[in-house]
Amino acid sequence: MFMRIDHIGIACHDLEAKIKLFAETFELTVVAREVNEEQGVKEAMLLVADGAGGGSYIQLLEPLSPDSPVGKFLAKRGEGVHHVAFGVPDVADAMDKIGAKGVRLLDERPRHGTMGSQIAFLHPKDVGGMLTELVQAARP
Ligand code: V0V
Ligand code: CO
Repeated sequence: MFMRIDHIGIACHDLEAKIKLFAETFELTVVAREVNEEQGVKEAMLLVADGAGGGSYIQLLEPLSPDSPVGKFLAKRGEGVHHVAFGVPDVADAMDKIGAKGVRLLDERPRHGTMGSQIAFLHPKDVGGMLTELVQAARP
């Protein structure tokens, strides 16, 4: 079902400062930036590896408000890994299959994700404490 790790999402207070830190420390390049109102984030994607089925990235996330998912996470846990996203060929199909196994889906239907992707989240409590995102990358 999973084709690759698409990205690791990292929650931070100051997006520009963290972009600088990650870009300089790990020699990574920012390939996309986006404000996603629905998800309550301002985010940047830093490319780690390119592949035929899609890339792997670090996703840096700054909350748009304290009551957004990332805002609440920061208040409760501080900066750090917020979620892990797996690449899937078809996000709706993956949601059906995973939901049928009793895992709670946090989305009823796929949402708009970064770089034209389709995404959906799984409840962290049902998958070992890791907030998990499914990503269907945009077609080239
Ligand atoms: C909360 N919990 C987590 C967690 N957030 N566990 C692991 N990782 C996280 N990130 C735990 C929390 O400690 C609680 O456990 C329990 O889950 C319920 O959390 P809560 O604080 O009561 O509930 P909320 O209101 O903070 O909601 C948590 C969820 C929410 C996960 C339901 O954040 C959500 O719907 N997230 C999905 C959307 C999202 O995160 N969007 C931002 C990324 P205890 O204390 O009861 O044991 S946007 C993105 O990635 C994009 C756009 C993209 O990739 O393209
Ligand atoms: Co993400």
